[in-house]
Amino acid sequence: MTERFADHPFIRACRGLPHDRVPVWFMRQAGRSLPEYAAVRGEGSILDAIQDPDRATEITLQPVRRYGVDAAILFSDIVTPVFASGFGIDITPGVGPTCEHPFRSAADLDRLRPLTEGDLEFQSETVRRLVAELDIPLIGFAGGPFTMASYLVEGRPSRDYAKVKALMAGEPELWHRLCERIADLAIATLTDQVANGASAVQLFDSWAGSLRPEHYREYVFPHSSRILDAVAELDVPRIHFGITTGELLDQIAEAGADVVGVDWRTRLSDARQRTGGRVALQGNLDPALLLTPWPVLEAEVRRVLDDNGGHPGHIFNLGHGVLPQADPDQLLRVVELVHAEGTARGDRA
Ligand code: 1CP
Repeated sequence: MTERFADHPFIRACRGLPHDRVPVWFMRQAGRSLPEYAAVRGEGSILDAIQDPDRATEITLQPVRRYGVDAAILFSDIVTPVFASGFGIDITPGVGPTCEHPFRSAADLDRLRPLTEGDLEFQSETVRRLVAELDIPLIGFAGGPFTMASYLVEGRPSRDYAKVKALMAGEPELWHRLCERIADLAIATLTDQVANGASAVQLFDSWAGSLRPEHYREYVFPHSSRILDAVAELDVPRIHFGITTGELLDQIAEAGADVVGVDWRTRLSDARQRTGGRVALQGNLDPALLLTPWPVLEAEVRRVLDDNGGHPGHIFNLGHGVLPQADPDQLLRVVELVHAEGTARGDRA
């Protein structure tokens, strides 16, 4: 790994090391909540903007300029590698990822081919440009097994995950073959991002919290562990995130994360216990509260900081992504408050 940001508060917090102030960034900090995003995004699928290094670079930088956050996150999507492999997936405006021919049988494995040289060149180029421009760490990311499988099998965003769970529990052999392909794509993507200069990675298994712990252990954990183990040798912090994962936090940590993302349903102090204090935590303000008057939001930000209790292994974030209707000025105030008041016990003297 490039040691360029080894002393940056974000990287130190990821490693649980003391530092001067609590770092903060926001999931979905780029995108629909920013008026400057609408100005450059263009019409059509967001995948067009993602494949254009000019636009993807600019969109990644927009929230960095506006908020003074401590990390940038690459403007891409979790479905980008599957799209690049030619599976046949799009992102339908107002809906999300959609597949005309969802994954149904072993024959569909052929459409999930490994990435070859050049498939992700647009993304590698965006990462290189960002790393040249940024003076804060860049986070790369990929989708986790259950979340990726949910889009491939359901063919669109789902509420109940009925089809994907039926395939998982009903056809376990096919399920594991599917997840092996997904894991290969994730490893290739994350490795490429780090090779081009990303300083940390996040595995988004956003919807894994819909599984009970025994199912997570049997069907998801082996694949997430393989991804995170493969990335370990790149020597960058690994963040592992999903929502409604209160009952899975021990396994999410055990899978090989340096940082576990926590949503607002679980207190940071409880999350710390459930993960045995072995990992740093990222979170966990309820994104809906960005829509409340500042005094209410301010108290909630302080509550998150108090709940962390000055532990150095805390990256302030939301419990999930910024909502499109959030006011950017509120996010700016959150960053300023966290920077002014967030203390990390054991400050270097
Ligand atoms: O056209 C648009 O502007 C559509 C909105 C949008 C955006 C801004 C989508 C469609 N993807 C993105 C970019 C994106 N996606 C980023 C970079 C922006 C940033 O964080 O600053 C990232 C990290 C993602 C990752 C992503 N995509 C996740 C994991 C994070 C999470 O929110 O849990 C997931 C689940 C997706 C799928 C997806 N892509 C887009 C939508 C609307 C969705 C969710 C659909 C659903 O409800 O299932």
